[in-house]
Amino acid sequence: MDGITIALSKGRIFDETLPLLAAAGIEPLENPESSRRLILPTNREHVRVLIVRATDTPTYVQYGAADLGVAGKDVLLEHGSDGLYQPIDLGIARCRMMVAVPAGFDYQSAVRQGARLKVASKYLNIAREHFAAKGVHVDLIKLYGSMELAPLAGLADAIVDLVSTGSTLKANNLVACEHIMDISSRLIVNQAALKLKREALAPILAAIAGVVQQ
Ligand code: PRT
Ligand code: MG
Repeated sequence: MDGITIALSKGRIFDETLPLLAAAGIEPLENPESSRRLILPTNREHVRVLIVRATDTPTYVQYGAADLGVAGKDVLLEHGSDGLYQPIDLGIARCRMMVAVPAGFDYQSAVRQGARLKVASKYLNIAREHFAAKGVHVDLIKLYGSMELAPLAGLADAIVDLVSTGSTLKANNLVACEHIMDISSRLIVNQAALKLKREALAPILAAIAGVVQQ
């Protein structure tokens, strides 16, 4: 039998994927929080887990270095989904893509007046499409993390970022002013592997689909 390689990022995606893999009879033998190994063996001799950065998961699966992976809709929209089959919305790692501004900044009135806004984000494709669809003029500034800092430091008027509990915004005196989309993570599968390794992959996909509440 061909081996199966699964790409996961550590943290919430790894943690929330564990019960889904368990339903398919797959249990990693090490915990990525305590192990420094990037390739984790599992209880199944022919199944292994690669620990990758969340934004790199689609790349590993697209090129076939991993057969399967789990990635946020945010990551997939930014990366594009060439060569990726996305059979299941797993409904895990849920959050919302939002526009946020400093408390006291009147976003709606700035938009009504046709102001040109400086918007900082890691999610330039999502932000560009959102503001274009609304006819809002923006200058987008690419950041790689800690977007919340940008308005506080005077780099931008607004940010586009993921919000889950809202406590990060609150701690930095920012407020969410527009909902862009709900985000959850999807199973992604290499399209060639789906054909070539169908016998090994089909039962795993079926078991995961069986425990996911759509
Ligand atoms: O953290 P790292 O730089 O390694 O990479 P990453 O942020 O891309 O990965 P990770 O593991 O943090 O996130 C993986 C996926 O989880 C993302 O692609 C999202 O689809 C999903 N997810 C769900 C989130 C959140 N919730 C979330 N709250 N990703 C990030 N956040 C961040 C957000 O960017 C903000 O900085 O958490 C902060 C806000 O959280 P609250 O709870 O304070 O609102
Ligand atoms: Mg993170």
